[in-house]
Amino acid sequence: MGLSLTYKILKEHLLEGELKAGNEIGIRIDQTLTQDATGTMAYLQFEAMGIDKVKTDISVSYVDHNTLQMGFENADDHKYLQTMNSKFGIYHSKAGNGICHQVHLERFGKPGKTLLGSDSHTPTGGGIGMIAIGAGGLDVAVAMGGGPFYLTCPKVINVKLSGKLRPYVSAKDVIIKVLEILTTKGNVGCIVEYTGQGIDTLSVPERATITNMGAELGVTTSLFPSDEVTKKFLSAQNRESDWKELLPDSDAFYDRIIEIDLSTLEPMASCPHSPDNVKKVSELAGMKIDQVAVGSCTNASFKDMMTVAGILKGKKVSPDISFIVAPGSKQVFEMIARNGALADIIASGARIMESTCGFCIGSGQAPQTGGISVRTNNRNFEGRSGTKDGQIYLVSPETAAVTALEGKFTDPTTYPASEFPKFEMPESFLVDDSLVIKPSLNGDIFRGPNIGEPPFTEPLMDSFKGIIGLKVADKITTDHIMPAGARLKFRSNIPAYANYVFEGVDASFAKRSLEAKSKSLYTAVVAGLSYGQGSSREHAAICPMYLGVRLVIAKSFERIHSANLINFGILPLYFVNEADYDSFAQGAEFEIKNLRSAVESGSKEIQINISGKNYMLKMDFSERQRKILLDGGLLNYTKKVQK
Ligand code: MIC
Ligand code: SF4
Repeated sequence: MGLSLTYKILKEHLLEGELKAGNEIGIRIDQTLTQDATGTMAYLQFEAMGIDKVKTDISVSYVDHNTLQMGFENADDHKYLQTMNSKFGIYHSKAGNGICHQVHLERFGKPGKTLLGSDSHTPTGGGIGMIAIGAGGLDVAVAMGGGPFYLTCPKVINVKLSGKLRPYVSAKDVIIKVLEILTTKGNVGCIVEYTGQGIDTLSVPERATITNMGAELGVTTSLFPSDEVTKKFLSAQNRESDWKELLPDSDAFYDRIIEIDLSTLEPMASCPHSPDNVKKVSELAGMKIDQVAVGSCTNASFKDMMTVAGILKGKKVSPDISFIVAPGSKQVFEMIARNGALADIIASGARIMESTCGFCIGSGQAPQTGGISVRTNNRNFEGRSGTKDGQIYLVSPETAAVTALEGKFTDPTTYPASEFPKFEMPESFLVDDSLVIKPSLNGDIFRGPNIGEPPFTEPLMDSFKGIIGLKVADKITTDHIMPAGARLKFRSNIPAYANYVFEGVDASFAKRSLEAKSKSLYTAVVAGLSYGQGSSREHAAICPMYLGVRLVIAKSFERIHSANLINFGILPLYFVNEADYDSFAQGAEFEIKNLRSAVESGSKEIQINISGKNYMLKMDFSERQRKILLDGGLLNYTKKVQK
């Protein structure tokens, strides 16, 4: 049987291991990206490795998350990034140039290359046929230093598209449909590959919306072939020479095939508080709403903005709502400013925001108490918007625009098809890279008082005692573990940021853990399914580590978070008997013996004593992960390996 595109690209980049689903493999990384919220830590860690220059084809550092600069902290971080990047050979995309994934697709991504990004939506690059993977900052730092990236050799799920989307139905509805089918759980270790005649009808920005929100499936990444559509996009970006054709073999092997006829799709919505809580927009029709926000790395392309502007042209949004629009990049912003579409959006009553993450990460535009907010981004986890009981619905730009006009949920397909704004991808985009600073390979690095040191942990202890500091249920997200929004400014200051671990779940967790640590008692967290869903933020591992968390015991873990835990010396452990979850009480004391020797010998189980009773826990580590854990984390391990 022939090869999928996934396996073709992996084969070309394979450095270690055998290409067999389920095996751990190491691949060469061609490109990296970071953003400012995860980037400072990643670059501090890169510095700690003692390498003088990045070893990738290209590494780009974007400032797009913490751009509000309330206080000196973020501005200091950005100056650190700019000066550090210049010295170590990294391109620096300044605040205002746009959201990392949008800009990377426009200006840097290349079909057939591997991209590792310290952001979970890095798979956006799969829209032009890259293997683009999100990871923790430390993994990205290692890749910048030329080290392999390790992943589970994936199973490949083929989503075969046929037909053509109807007017007012768009790429967002496709990915929400896929989320309805695959859900956010149980897809760890898979890659989704899109094929079929239906993909010919989808432009690169539409494909990128689909691969972007593939992150919510929990898969390693998603990708489309690189074809004539890709070629047209790259030529319009003045980058035709970056194009090459990449297709799966006609008899490619796939582990699972899902068929979707685009012409049958309807406008869809992800309802509070999970992207896979899916309904048709028609089922929500009539529900009054308070806010509409169009933007984010999922839906802020030139096509999205032109479609929204076309729907709004000559009309006013409902006076009862707040309407927010944030174009995804400077390129998009400037193009809609020059062609008049921005004027149509402003005239409709929109509040125009910077080309940054903004509302998506809870950095501004938090809805009112209990407010219903209809948004085009990709995540609607509880509290992420900045309002704990905010009700966030995720929809397409088309649904967002008509809903803003009506002030209530409205199925856009109820609008006349003849009025649907016609859009053709431009022959050329406005190319201006003046906000990207090329590295000079010298200069001094600026370090403000908010920049800390990357934290190190001690090597794994053999036996220790502690307390179950917290017990939580299924689907705990990284937004639960490590809130962003107003707390983002502490990203470079671990002792300060650690005070907010599990803030919205149990505000005294940090204090209790530190108190326990001062008595040499370590903390364990007990959880249900899919622990650590969502972002790549390694702070969700670093800060707990700082508080003395050494074990997380869960029914299952999400890929990036589980890797981050290991990278920072925390053991992700599974119940041998899932029913034991009920017996693990918050506040109970535990004791674990011979852990180091068990990890050293590769044993698959370890006994834990909880309040005098013994239970068995499962360990599932590769040989490399065992070494990392024994050394107390990837930074210690990497330094040792380099010597
Ligand atoms: C997010 O969407 O949650 C973020 C902010 O982009 C994160 C990264 C981070 O926490 O800094 C992500 O998706 O990885
Ligand atoms: Fe930014 Fe939101 Fe995209 Fe994360 S998901 S990169 S916060 S726009």
